[in-house]
Amino acid sequence: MLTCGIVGLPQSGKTTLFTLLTNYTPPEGKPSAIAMANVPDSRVDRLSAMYQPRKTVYGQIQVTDLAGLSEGTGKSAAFLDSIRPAQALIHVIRAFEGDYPHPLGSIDPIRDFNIVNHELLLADMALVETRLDRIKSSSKTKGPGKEQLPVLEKCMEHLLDEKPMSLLPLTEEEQQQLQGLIFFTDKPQLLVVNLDEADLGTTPQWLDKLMTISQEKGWRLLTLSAQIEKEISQLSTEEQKVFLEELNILEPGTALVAREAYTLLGLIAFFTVGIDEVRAWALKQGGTAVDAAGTIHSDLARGFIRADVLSYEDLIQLGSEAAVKEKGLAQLVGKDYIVQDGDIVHIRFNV
Ligand SMILES: Nc1nc2c(ncn2[C@@H]2O[C@H](COP(=O)(O)OP(=O)(O)O)[C@@H](O)[C@H]2O)c(=O)[nH]1
Ligand SMILES: [Mg+2]
Repeated sequence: MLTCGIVGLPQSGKTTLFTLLTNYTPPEGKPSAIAMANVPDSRVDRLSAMYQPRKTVYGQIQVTDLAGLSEGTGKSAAFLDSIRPAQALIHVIRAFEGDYPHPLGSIDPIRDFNIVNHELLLADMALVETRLDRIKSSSKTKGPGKEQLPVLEKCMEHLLDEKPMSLLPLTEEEQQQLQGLIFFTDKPQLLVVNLDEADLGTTPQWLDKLMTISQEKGWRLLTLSAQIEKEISQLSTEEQKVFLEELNILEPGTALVAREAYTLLGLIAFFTVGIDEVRAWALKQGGTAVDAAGTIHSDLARGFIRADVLSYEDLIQLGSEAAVKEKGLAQLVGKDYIVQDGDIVHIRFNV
């Protein structure tokens, strides 16, 4: 299962965001928590309005909340282990004053951003060092793993230069040799700047700078106020609409976070529709029709015959599946068909 890990300094709003995304409040003092988050999608809403199904299910991603990252010299490694399996990171950066003092005594988002990334770098160095030590301490000159030494030294040199693993070019053979080592600085990040309500919509100088830094890294940056998001989430759907209109925003920032995280994990959505259920399914980009079938149920993959596919856009434009078929825009595809984001899929199978 693909997972997004939430990182950030203590008191930055990680758990608040985690709860907003997953609707789950982790018990106090737990080192980390894991839960599923719905990914709001207006296409699902429209399909649901069209089919009036008994059940509507949004796409989901798994999210891990991190507790206990402490700034300093690599002491975070143990805490970070809970998010090591994550394929992408949501990096929460505190920019609000708030009632609880910042653990470092002042609000400085760029400093915090650098501290967290430095911790990730130190954790990666520790990982390489442990592996290096183990191989070197093996008495045999040609013992197991000795062939990994050059690539490990190369990683270490790169990390010592304060560069993330994502920027280290590696040959296929080197990648092979590093298999089993999961680096934090290899994971893409979504930066979520947690602002004071009053600062929403403003662009202070530090934010401008942070945006430039994130652009250089190829990372998306979003701003929100977790506090406001929390208040919005406690309102009824009707009240939420009014509230969002007043703030002049289309949807809560957390919806955007969920969708960006989805994309960051390399996922697309395909849909199944009917009067029983309208549902969005998460599929790895590049996944085939048979992968999609397997996402729904292993039986569907095993007994896969063909899939009927139409696009969401065509369905909405023409108003019904029949109209799409009449226009010849529905496809009957085989197992190698690459599923596209927004495909409406019906699997024909036989078990
Ligand atoms: N004023 C304000 N307080 C916030 C905001 N986000 C979180 N907080 C508060 O900051 C404290 C720490 O939040 P929490 O989510 O537990 O941070 P974590 O340590 O990163 O998990 C809590 O008291 C939150 O209510 C925000 O946007 N504005
Ligand atoms: Mg927390």
